[in-house]
Amino acid sequence: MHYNVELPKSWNDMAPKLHNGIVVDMRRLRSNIERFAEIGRNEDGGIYRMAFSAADFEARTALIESLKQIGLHGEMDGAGNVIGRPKSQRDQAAVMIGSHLDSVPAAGCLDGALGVLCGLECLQRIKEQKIETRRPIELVAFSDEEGRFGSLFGSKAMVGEINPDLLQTTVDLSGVALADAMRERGLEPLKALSARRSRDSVHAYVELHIEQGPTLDRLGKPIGVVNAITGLFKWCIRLKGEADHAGTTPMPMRKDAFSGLAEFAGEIPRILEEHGGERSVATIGRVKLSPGTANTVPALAEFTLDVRDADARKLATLADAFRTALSAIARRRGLMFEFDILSEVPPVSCDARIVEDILRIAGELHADPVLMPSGAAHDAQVMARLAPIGMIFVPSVGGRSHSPAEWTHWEDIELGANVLLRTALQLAEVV
Ligand code: HGY
Ligand code: MN
Ligand code: MN
Repeated sequence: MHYNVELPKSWNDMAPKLHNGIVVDMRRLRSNIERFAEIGRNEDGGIYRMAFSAADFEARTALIESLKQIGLHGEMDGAGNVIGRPKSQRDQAAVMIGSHLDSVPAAGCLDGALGVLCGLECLQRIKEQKIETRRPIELVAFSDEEGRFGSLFGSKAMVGEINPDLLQTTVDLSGVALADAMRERGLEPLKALSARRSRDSVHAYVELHIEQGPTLDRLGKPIGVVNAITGLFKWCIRLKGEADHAGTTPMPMRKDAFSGLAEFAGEIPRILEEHGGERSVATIGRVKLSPGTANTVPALAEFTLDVRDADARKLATLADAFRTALSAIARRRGLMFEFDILSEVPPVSCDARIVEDILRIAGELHADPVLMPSGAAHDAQVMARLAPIGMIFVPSVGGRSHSPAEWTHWEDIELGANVLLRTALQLAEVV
């Protein structure tokens, strides 16, 4: 096979002739990333593609259009996952590549979208270069990865971890029901159950993602190979006190829900110190006080707690410690407390053979790859219940993410995409 692909001087020129030297078309990949970066972007420069929003579905529809334009099969399953695959799909177990297109509010343009668009470029490149593989390579853009309705909804649907009760009762933090949000986008909630894939339909899952932390940027390395993905639990906690007049109620008589929250927040460093490990993290990301006026003692403090660690035992110990702290504070301050579990995702290890493949391929592309854990959660850790997984990281400039400041340099994106392309071909076995 001869390739007359003239590419700009970059990593590609250094690439040895592995898989006949196939590399991504960086001009096309860059234009797709820039195109999708405008979907859901607001004046503050942030991306607002929250799950099942109009902007989120604009992006998913654009992906389906792109798949069809390049002659691939593109569709949305019952959970809203977008799936792309060759039309001549044989019933062989597929190598899946992808990530997600939904975002947190005021997000950057690469979290999730990078993995999806590099995956699209891989499929297009393989098709236009007429490369045949023993296994089909599928692209997936998972639904609600960011957890507007819990977390990792689309991948959980694919591995069979959702049920009718979850579909009918889940609400987001503003009280919007998942079922209503799905129907607004033309999806019938219970149809999400049909997104389930059998174990023998997926050979492996590989996700390219921005690191979202400072490690690669600080080391000056362009590629991370993930060996383990952190676990997490996410609660919505309600501390209930009594509304009272801010001027006439003596301090000792108050049942001030915010004071309970403030004391709990102050306990986080001690609890992590005593019950966690050096990578344990805990975040209170959203707080709502009611009735929420300046001259009323807060009766209700509703807030989220997101706790992560790569060790399942540590996570369980931290959950007990946070519950104990809440109970003690509530008792001392005459408050009630309750909490809803929004999400629980166990830590997972990536498949050793896939890790080895990615390390070798990245090494052959002179990337001097770094083996590292992921502090962020990813669909890959849910897909691990269905198939062996691997993850490829590219650096986040300044370690920034979940912010309009999120960025990765183009040459790192190009290298990451080439590592993904060659890893997918390796796993799918070129014939
Ligand atoms: O929360 C996370 O780790 C991911 O960004 N959804
Ligand atoms: Mn992500
Ligand atoms: Mn994210």
